[in-house]
Amino acid sequence: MPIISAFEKELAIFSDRLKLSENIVIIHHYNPDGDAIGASLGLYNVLKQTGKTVRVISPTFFPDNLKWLPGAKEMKVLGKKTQNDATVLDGADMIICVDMNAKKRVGAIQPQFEKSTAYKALFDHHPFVEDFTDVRISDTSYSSACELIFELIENTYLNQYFNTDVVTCLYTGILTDTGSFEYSSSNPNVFRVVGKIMEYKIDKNKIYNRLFNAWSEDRIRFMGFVTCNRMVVMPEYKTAYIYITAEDRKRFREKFGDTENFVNIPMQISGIVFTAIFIERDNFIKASFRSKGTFDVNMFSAKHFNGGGHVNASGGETYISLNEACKKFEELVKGEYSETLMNYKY
Ligand SMILES: [Mn+2]
Repeated sequence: MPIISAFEKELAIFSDRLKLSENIVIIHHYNPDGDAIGASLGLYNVLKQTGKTVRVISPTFFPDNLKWLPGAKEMKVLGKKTQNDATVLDGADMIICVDMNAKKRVGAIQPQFEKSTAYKALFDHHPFVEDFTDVRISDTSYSSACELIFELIENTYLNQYFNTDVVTCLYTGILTDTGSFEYSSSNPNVFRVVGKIMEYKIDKNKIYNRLFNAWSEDRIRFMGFVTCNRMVVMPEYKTAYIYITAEDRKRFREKFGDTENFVNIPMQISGIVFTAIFIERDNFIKASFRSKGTFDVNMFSAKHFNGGGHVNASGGETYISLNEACKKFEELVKGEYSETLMNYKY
């Protein structure tokens, strides 16, 4: 049974409103991942068949391994110079937000977003979703925004527009947000949706290779360096973390997205249930957290590192030094969370 069936009323409201809209903007969170881009482009490839004007606006750059996706080249990607463009949302009578739970996630164009009188709709799967749109379909039982967008299309008049391009985009987001079905995919619905997607004869091995076996030599060497030299393991607390200095990033000619998934490296050690990464960026420390089981890294990040996300995967940031961030993390693990972690059964 589709999860979206619980949103019958919202779906009807959205669908009616969509039919009246002529100029649609699809937008996702800044620093978009495979799910944000996949959901936006999946929907884009559907809506462009309806004869409406439709644009995807990416608040910031997106990873290279997603550039081959159908429609990616037509996306308007805002850079440092264009992200303050006051006209970027002009003319839109509907703005569809995907894969984001708060309006601040649109980044630098938040003022234009708030000012726009366009009808706003949200399709999301994050916890703690804010009320900032006219209609909202959001449920954390979805693995990904892409799974949700599949059901949105499936359960409205849009279902006549399914094609290989559409499902290729949606499969990409499901694959990236579940870590290739490692997490966030316990709900049988995700496999129902993937089953439907496979009917379009997508080349799933090719998609996998384009997404995950597409790194530069620099990045692979960077990963090896970090694993050897920047990983701290605290076995008694079943915890491990990685830190990366600005100099490390320079040495390995880091490109956008290169450190993605580094936080998962220590998770491959037997017995480790909680991992973190701290990366020295230009004027802040970027943090990410991962866990196995019920240890809630969304709460952990919200409480200590100004972030959030999901139970098993979250991000955050802090304005203390890299050293201080590592120290703070170790102190939390050895202090406030020591009992929980030491006695953690997984
Ligand atoms: Mn997502």
